[in-house]
Amino acid sequence: NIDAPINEKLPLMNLAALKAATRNFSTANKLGEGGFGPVYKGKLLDGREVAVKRLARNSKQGLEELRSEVQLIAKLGHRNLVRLLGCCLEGKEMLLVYEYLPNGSLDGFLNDNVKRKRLDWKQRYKIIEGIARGLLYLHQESQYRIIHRDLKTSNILLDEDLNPKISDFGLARLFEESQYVGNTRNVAGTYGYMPPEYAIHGRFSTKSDVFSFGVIVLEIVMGRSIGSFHNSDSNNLQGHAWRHWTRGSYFELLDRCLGNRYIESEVVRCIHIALLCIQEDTDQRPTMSSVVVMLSSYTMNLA
Ligand code: ACK
Repeated sequence: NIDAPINEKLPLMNLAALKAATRNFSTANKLGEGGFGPVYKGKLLDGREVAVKRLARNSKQGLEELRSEVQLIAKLGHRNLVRLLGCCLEGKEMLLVYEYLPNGSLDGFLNDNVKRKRLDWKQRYKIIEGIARGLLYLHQESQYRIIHRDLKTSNILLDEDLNPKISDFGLARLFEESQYVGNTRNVAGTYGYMPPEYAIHGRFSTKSDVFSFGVIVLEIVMGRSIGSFHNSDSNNLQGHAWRHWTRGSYFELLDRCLGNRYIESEVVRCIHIALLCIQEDTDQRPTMSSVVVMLSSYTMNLA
Protein backbone atom coordinates (compact mmCIF):
# COMPACT_ATOMS: atom_id res chain seq x y z
CA ASN A 1 0.00 0.00 0.00
CA ILE A 2 1.80 3.10 -1.22
CA ASP A 3 -0.33 5.37 0.93
CA ALA A 4 0.55 3.67 4.19
CA PRO A 5 2.64 5.76 6.60
CA ILE A 6 6.33 5.04 6.20
CA ASN A 7 7.72 6.48 9.40
CA GLU A 8 5.92 5.30 12.48
CA LYS A 9 8.38 7.08 14.67
CA LEU A 10 10.78 9.71 13.47
CA PRO A 11 14.42 9.25 14.48
CA LEU A 12 15.75 12.17 16.47
CA MET A 13 19.22 12.98 15.26
CA ASN A 14 22.18 14.32 17.10
CA LEU A 15 23.35 17.85 16.26
CA ALA A 16 27.07 17.08 16.35
CA ALA A 17 26.58 14.12 14.00
CA LEU A 18 24.51 16.19 11.59
CA LYS A 19 27.09 18.96 11.64
CA ALA A 20 29.75 16.42 10.76
CA ALA A 21 27.56 14.92 8.01
CA THR A 22 27.09 18.33 6.40
CA ARG A 23 30.63 19.54 7.11
CA ASN A 24 29.40 22.15 9.56
CA PHE A 25 26.80 23.42 7.13
CA SER A 26 29.55 24.66 4.85
CA THR A 27 28.85 26.62 1.70
CA ALA A 28 30.55 23.86 -0.24
CA ASN A 29 27.75 21.53 0.88
CA LYS A 30 24.92 23.94 0.36
CA LEU A 31 22.32 22.81 -2.19
CA GLY A 32 20.56 26.13 -2.20
CA GLU A 33 18.18 28.38 -0.38
CA GLY A 34 14.71 26.98 0.21
CA GLY A 35 11.59 28.87 1.25
CA PHE A 36 12.27 28.18 4.92
CA GLY A 37 16.05 28.48 4.97
CA PRO A 38 19.20 26.93 3.56
CA VAL A 39 19.41 23.30 2.42
CA TYR A 40 22.63 21.29 2.78
CA LYS A 41 23.74 18.00 1.37
CA GLY A 42 25.03 15.43 3.83
CA LYS A 43 25.93 11.80 4.15
CA LEU A 44 24.84 9.72 7.14
CA LEU A 45 27.11 7.14 8.74
CA ASP A 46 25.29 4.35 6.93
CA GLY A 47 26.20 5.98 3.62
CA ARG A 48 22.76 7.37 2.82
CA GLU A 49 22.79 10.75 1.11
CA VAL A 50 20.44 13.27 2.66
CA ALA A 51 19.27 16.83 2.29
CA VAL A 52 19.31 18.77 5.56
CA LYS A 53 16.93 21.69 5.86
CA ARG A 54 17.93 24.28 8.42
CA LEU A 55 14.87 26.19 9.61
CA ALA A 56 14.88 29.43 11.49
CA ARG A 57 13.49 28.77 14.94
CA ASN A 58 11.45 31.39 16.61
CA SER A 59 12.03 31.56 20.36
CA LYS A 60 8.28 31.67 21.01
CA GLN A 61 7.73 28.26 19.51
CA GLY A 62 7.29 25.59 22.12
CA LEU A 63 9.57 22.62 21.70
CA GLU A 64 6.87 20.05 22.40
CA GLU A 65 4.53 21.60 19.90
CA LEU A 66 7.24 21.66 17.25
CA ARG A 67 8.06 18.04 17.98
CA SER A 68 4.51 16.92 17.52
CA GLU A 69 4.17 18.91 14.30
CA VAL A 70 7.33 17.34 12.94
CA GLN A 71 6.11 13.89 13.99
CA LEU A 72 2.95 14.57 12.06
CA ILE A 73 4.89 15.51 8.92
CA ALA A 74 6.90 12.31 9.32
CA LYS A 75 3.73 10.23 9.36
CA LEU A 76 2.88 11.39 5.86
CA GLY A 77 4.20 8.83 3.45
CA HIS A 78 3.44 8.75 -0.25
CA ARG A 79 5.50 8.09 -3.33
CA ASN A 80 4.93 11.66 -4.47
CA LEU A 81 6.11 13.29 -1.25
CA VAL A 82 9.75 13.83 -0.26
CA ARG A 83 10.36 11.54 2.66
CA LEU A 84 11.40 12.96 6.01
CA LEU A 85 14.01 10.70 7.57
CA GLY A 86 14.76 12.41 10.84
CA CYS A 87 14.99 15.66 12.68
CA CYS A 88 17.07 17.49 15.20
CA LEU A 89 15.71 20.04 17.65
CA GLU A 90 18.64 21.05 19.80
CA GLY A 91 19.31 24.49 21.20
CA LYS A 92 18.33 27.01 18.55
CA GLU A 93 18.63 24.50 15.74
CA MET A 94 15.69 23.00 13.95
CA LEU A 95 16.97 20.63 11.29
CA LEU A 96 14.89 18.39 9.09
CA VAL A 97 16.63 15.52 7.34
CA TYR A 98 15.12 14.39 4.04
CA GLU A 99 15.91 11.76 1.45
CA TYR A 100 18.27 13.20 -1.16
CA LEU A 101 16.89 13.50 -4.69
CA PRO A 102 19.75 13.68 -7.16
CA ASN A 103 17.80 15.38 -9.91
CA GLY A 104 16.94 18.45 -7.85
CA SER A 105 13.91 20.61 -8.48
CA LEU A 106 11.50 20.73 -11.39
CA ASP A 107 12.24 24.43 -11.55
CA GLY A 108 15.90 23.64 -12.21
CA PHE A 109 14.84 21.24 -14.96
CA LEU A 110 12.53 23.65 -16.72
CA ASN A 111 15.13 26.40 -16.60
CA ASP A 112 17.97 24.35 -17.99
CA ASN A 113 18.10 23.98 -21.76
CA VAL A 114 19.85 20.63 -21.61
CA LYS A 115 17.82 19.11 -18.80
CA ARG A 116 14.57 20.32 -20.29
CA LYS A 117 15.17 18.12 -23.32
CA ARG A 118 14.78 15.10 -21.06
CA LEU A 119 11.20 16.12 -20.41
CA ASP A 120 9.26 14.81 -23.35
CA TRP A 121 5.49 15.06 -23.29
CA LYS A 122 4.94 11.64 -21.71
CA GLN A 123 7.37 12.54 -18.96
CA ARG A 124 5.62 15.83 -18.36
CA TYR A 125 2.28 14.14 -18.13
CA LYS A 126 3.70 11.72 -15.58
CA ILE A 127 5.04 14.64 -13.55
CA ILE A 128 1.70 16.46 -13.64
CA GLU A 129 -0.14 13.32 -12.56
CA GLY A 130 2.33 12.61 -9.76
CA ILE A 131 2.05 16.11 -8.34
CA ALA A 132 -1.74 15.81 -8.45
CA ARG A 133 -1.64 12.50 -6.56
CA GLY A 134 0.76 13.80 -3.93
CA LEU A 135 -1.43 16.84 -3.39
CA LEU A 136 -4.61 14.77 -3.21
CA TYR A 137 -2.96 12.67 -0.52
CA LEU A 138 -2.08 15.78 1.49
CA HIS A 139 -5.58 17.21 1.14
CA GLN A 140 -7.72 14.14 1.64
CA GLU A 141 -6.15 10.76 1.84
CA SER A 142 -3.82 11.19 4.75
CA GLN A 143 -5.82 11.38 7.95
CA TYR A 144 -4.68 14.98 8.34
CA ARG A 145 -5.82 17.76 6.12
CA ILE A 146 -2.62 19.40 5.00
CA ILE A 147 -2.65 22.54 2.90
CA HIS A 148 0.76 23.09 1.38
CA ARG A 149 0.43 26.85 0.91
CA ASP A 150 3.66 27.31 -1.05
CA LEU A 151 3.43 24.93 -3.92
CA LYS A 152 5.68 25.87 -6.85
CA THR A 153 8.09 24.23 -9.27
CA SER A 154 11.06 24.81 -6.96
CA ASN A 155 9.22 22.75 -4.33
CA ILE A 156 8.77 19.80 -6.64
CA LEU A 157 11.81 17.52 -6.66
CA LEU A 158 12.52 14.78 -9.17
CA ASP A 159 13.84 11.33 -8.28
CA GLU A 160 16.22 9.30 -10.44
CA ASP A 161 13.31 8.19 -12.67
CA LEU A 162 12.00 11.74 -12.87
CA ASN A 163 9.04 10.94 -10.64
CA PRO A 164 7.92 14.11 -8.91
CA LYS A 165 7.96 14.47 -5.14
CA ILE A 166 6.46 17.41 -3.32
CA SER A 167 8.71 18.99 -0.70
CA ASP A 168 8.17 21.49 2.14
CA PHE A 169 4.67 20.16 2.89
CA GLY A 170 3.54 20.72 6.43
CA LEU A 171 6.19 23.35 7.04
CA ALA A 172 3.73 26.22 6.85
CA ARG A 173 2.08 24.67 9.91
CA LEU A 174 5.28 24.91 11.92
CA PHE A 175 5.14 28.66 11.68
CA GLU A 176 1.45 29.29 12.04
CA GLU A 177 -0.91 29.27 14.93
CA SER A 178 -4.02 28.87 12.88
CA GLN A 179 -3.41 25.46 11.48
CA TYR A 180 -6.27 24.54 9.26
CA VAL A 181 -8.47 26.41 6.88
CA GLY A 182 -8.41 30.01 7.91
CA ASN A 183 -6.96 33.42 7.68
CA THR A 184 -3.49 34.67 8.13
CA ARG A 185 -2.17 38.17 8.29
CA ASN A 186 1.34 37.24 7.31
CA VAL A 187 0.89 36.31 3.73
CA ALA A 188 3.87 34.17 2.92
CA GLY A 189 4.43 32.28 -0.26
CA THR A 190 5.36 32.98 -3.80
CA TYR A 191 3.35 35.59 -5.56
CA GLY A 192 3.14 34.05 -8.99
CA TYR A 193 1.57 30.89 -7.62
CA MET A 194 -0.72 32.57 -5.15
CA PRO A 195 -4.47 32.74 -5.67
CA PRO A 196 -6.11 36.16 -5.41
CA GLU A 197 -8.02 35.37 -2.20
CA TYR A 198 -4.75 34.55 -0.48
CA ALA A 199 -2.73 37.42 -1.92
CA ILE A 200 -5.42 39.96 -1.05
CA HIS A 201 -7.22 38.62 2.02
CA GLY A 202 -4.80 36.02 3.35
CA ARG A 203 -7.51 33.37 3.07
CA PHE A 204 -6.27 29.90 2.34
CA SER A 205 -7.85 26.51 1.86
CA THR A 206 -7.14 23.38 -0.15
CA LYS A 207 -8.36 25.43 -3.11
CA SER A 208 -5.34 27.72 -2.77
CA ASP A 209 -3.14 24.72 -3.49
CA VAL A 210 -5.39 23.85 -6.43
CA PHE A 211 -4.68 27.29 -7.89
CA SER A 212 -0.91 26.88 -7.45
CA PHE A 213 -1.16 23.45 -9.04
CA GLY A 214 -2.85 25.05 -12.08
CA VAL A 215 -0.01 27.54 -12.47
CA ILE A 216 2.52 24.69 -12.22
CA VAL A 217 0.71 22.73 -14.92
CA LEU A 218 0.82 25.75 -17.24
CA GLU A 219 4.52 26.10 -16.58
CA ILE A 220 5.16 22.43 -17.26
CA VAL A 221 3.17 22.56 -20.48
CA MET A 222 4.73 25.78 -21.71
CA GLY A 223 8.27 25.06 -20.62
CA ARG A 224 8.45 22.43 -23.24
CA SER A 225 7.75 24.38 -26.33
CA ILE A 226 8.92 27.86 -25.69
CA GLY A 227 12.58 27.50 -24.93
CA SER A 228 13.69 30.58 -23.13
CA PHE A 229 10.29 31.54 -21.79
CA HIS A 230 11.28 30.88 -18.20
CA ASN A 231 14.45 32.89 -18.47
CA SER A 232 13.23 35.88 -20.36
CA ASP A 233 9.77 36.10 -18.88
CA SER A 234 10.22 34.78 -15.39
CA ASN A 235 9.56 38.14 -13.77
CA ASN A 236 6.45 38.49 -15.74
CA LEU A 237 5.27 35.04 -14.82
CA GLN A 238 6.19 35.13 -11.16
CA GLY A 239 5.46 38.77 -10.53
CA HIS A 240 1.89 39.60 -11.23
CA ALA A 241 0.81 36.22 -12.39
CA TRP A 242 -2.65 35.92 -11.02
CA ARG A 243 -3.77 39.25 -12.44
CA HIS A 244 -2.32 38.09 -15.64
CA TRP A 245 -4.07 34.73 -15.57
CA THR A 246 -7.44 35.91 -14.40
CA ARG A 247 -7.76 38.61 -17.02
CA GLY A 248 -7.84 36.06 -19.71
CA SER A 249 -4.52 37.09 -21.12
CA TYR A 250 -3.28 33.60 -20.36
CA PHE A 251 -4.93 32.61 -23.61
CA GLU A 252 -2.74 35.12 -25.33
CA LEU A 253 0.24 33.79 -23.43
CA LEU A 254 -0.55 30.23 -24.40
CA ASP A 255 -0.95 31.27 -27.97
CA ARG A 256 2.40 32.98 -27.93
CA CYS A 257 4.01 29.99 -26.28
CA LEU A 258 2.49 27.25 -28.32
CA GLY A 259 2.13 29.17 -31.55
CA ASN A 260 0.73 27.21 -34.44
CA ARG A 261 2.46 24.05 -33.45
CA TYR A 262 0.47 20.90 -33.63
CA ILE A 263 -0.85 20.51 -30.11
CA GLU A 264 -1.46 16.98 -28.85
CA SER A 265 -4.84 16.40 -27.29
CA GLU A 266 -3.26 15.54 -23.92
CA VAL A 267 -1.66 18.95 -23.89
CA VAL A 268 -4.99 20.60 -24.56
CA ARG A 269 -6.47 18.44 -21.81
CA CYS A 270 -3.85 19.60 -19.33
CA ILE A 271 -4.29 23.24 -20.30
CA HIS A 272 -8.01 22.81 -19.80
CA ILE A 273 -7.50 21.36 -16.32
CA ALA A 274 -5.02 24.12 -15.47
CA LEU A 275 -7.50 26.80 -16.49
CA LEU A 276 -10.18 25.22 -14.30
CA CYS A 277 -7.74 25.31 -11.39
CA ILE A 278 -6.79 28.97 -11.69
CA GLN A 279 -10.31 30.36 -11.72
CA GLU A 280 -10.86 33.30 -9.45
CA ASP A 281 -13.89 31.78 -7.72
CA THR A 282 -12.65 29.11 -5.31
CA ASP A 283 -15.92 27.16 -5.61
CA GLN A 284 -15.44 26.85 -9.33
CA ARG A 285 -12.00 25.31 -8.94
CA PRO A 286 -12.06 21.51 -8.92
CA THR A 287 -10.86 19.53 -5.90
CA MET A 288 -7.66 17.56 -6.32
CA SER A 289 -9.70 14.39 -6.39
CA SER A 290 -11.58 15.53 -9.50
CA VAL A 291 -8.30 16.65 -11.03
CA VAL A 292 -6.87 13.16 -10.49
CA VAL A 293 -10.01 11.59 -11.98
CA MET A 294 -9.77 13.89 -15.02
CA LEU A 295 -6.11 13.07 -15.51
CA SER A 296 -6.47 9.33 -15.06
CA SER A 297 -9.57 8.95 -17.19
CA TYR A 298 -7.38 10.28 -19.93
CA THR A 299 -4.69 7.71 -19.24
CA MET A 300 -7.35 5.00 -19.42
CA ASN A 301 -8.52 6.23 -22.80
CA LEU A 302 -4.97 5.94 -24.02
CA ALA A 303 -4.70 2.28 -23.04
O1 ACK B 1 17.09 22.69 -7.86
P1 ACK B 1 17.90 22.27 -6.69
O2 ACK B 1 19.18 21.59 -6.90
O3 ACK B 1 16.96 21.38 -5.73
O4 ACK B 1 18.05 23.48 -5.67
C1 ACK B 1 17.12 23.48 -4.66
C2 ACK B 1 17.73 23.82 -3.33
O5 ACK B 1 17.93 22.60 -2.60
C3 ACK B 1 16.87 24.75 -2.45
O6 ACK B 1 15.62 24.19 -2.21
C4 ACK B 1 17.59 21.52 -3.42
N1 ACK B 1 16.93 20.51 -2.60
C5 ACK B 1 15.99 20.71 -1.63
N2 ACK B 1 15.63 19.55 -1.08
C6 ACK B 1 16.34 18.57 -1.71
C7 ACK B 1 16.39 17.15 -1.60
N3 ACK B 1 15.61 16.49 -0.71
N4 ACK B 1 17.23 16.48 -2.40
C8 ACK B 1 17.99 17.15 -3.31
N5 ACK B 1 18.00 18.48 -3.47
C9 ACK B 1 17.18 19.19 -2.68
C10 ACK B 1 16.67 22.03 -4.51
